[in-house]
Amino acid sequence: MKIENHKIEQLRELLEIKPQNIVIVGHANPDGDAIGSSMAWGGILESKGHNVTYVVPNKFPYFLSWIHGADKIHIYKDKTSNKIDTLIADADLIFCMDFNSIARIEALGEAINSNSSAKRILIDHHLNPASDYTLMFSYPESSSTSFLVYTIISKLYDTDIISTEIAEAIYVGIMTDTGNFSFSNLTPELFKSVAKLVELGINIPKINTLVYNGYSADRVKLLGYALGTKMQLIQVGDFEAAYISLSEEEMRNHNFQVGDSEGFVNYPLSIKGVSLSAMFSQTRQFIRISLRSRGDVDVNLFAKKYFEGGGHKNAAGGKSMKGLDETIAYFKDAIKEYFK
Ligand SMILES: [Mn+2]
Repeated sequence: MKIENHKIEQLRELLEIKPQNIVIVGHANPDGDAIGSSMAWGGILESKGHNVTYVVPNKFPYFLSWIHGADKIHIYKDKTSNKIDTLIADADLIFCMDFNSIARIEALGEAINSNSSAKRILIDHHLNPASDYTLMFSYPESSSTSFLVYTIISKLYDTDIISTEIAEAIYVGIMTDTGNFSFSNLTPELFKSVAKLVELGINIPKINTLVYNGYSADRVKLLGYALGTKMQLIQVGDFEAAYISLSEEEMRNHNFQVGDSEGFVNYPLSIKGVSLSAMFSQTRQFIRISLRSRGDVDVNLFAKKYFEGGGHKNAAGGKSMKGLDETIAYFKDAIKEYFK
């Protein structure tokens, strides 16, 4: 990943005046990379004397709440967030972390568009970013936004200014977005950054346990139910796909908490021959769709074509305003049409 020097210098200029009011925004349904990159970048800006506010559109998973500073994150809720609207209106700079378009964050995006004249800076690794930013760090070849943040810090300052807490936040983003170093874009630079994070004092087994071994028993039972009862396989010629669906009622029956179904979509890909996996989760407003794939199977394009979504080639998401059964029927037809 080559970050152009003129962008780093432009960022340096934007941050020159201190203190500035800075708002850091993560994406909807925040994951380890959204929270990790936000807390790491915000932690650096705070250490440089800026006033930093952290906002995400909705709740983040409980297994990320231990990350240093996560207790300061505001959850933006429709129309009830006057205090956050004021912070947004007062912002000099807004950093958008780990998502490619303000339109993706709905009510929070509308608040930013209508209340704020702040300069916007994108730090992200998703494909097809929007263009309404003063400065864009958009690098789809980066395995995570957190690794991108690490690289920006190393060019803008020096990695020695990274505290152990900030190093932990960066590692959470790297670890979760690479599937514990098993997905694509695993470059030598990435492993060098991890070596540096270890030097800075992170404890990898501890972080692994906090993120992956901190679930409730209900969550593990829900996983068993999703795989044992709800997983379905589809075959179209040589092409094999699998999907899981969970209704609101099924989630309620398992005392569902935000984040509980995180990672479920990856399991069907462990079946030999399956190269696409989908997960359908019912919410009050729509059906949320997560897609994962292997190799050349491009779920970014598939999500864009059929589910108003996108993301990365092997990991994408989308949504459907149809009912759950109707959405699944539509998905099956889409698979037949697209992969025949
Ligand atoms: Mn990410």
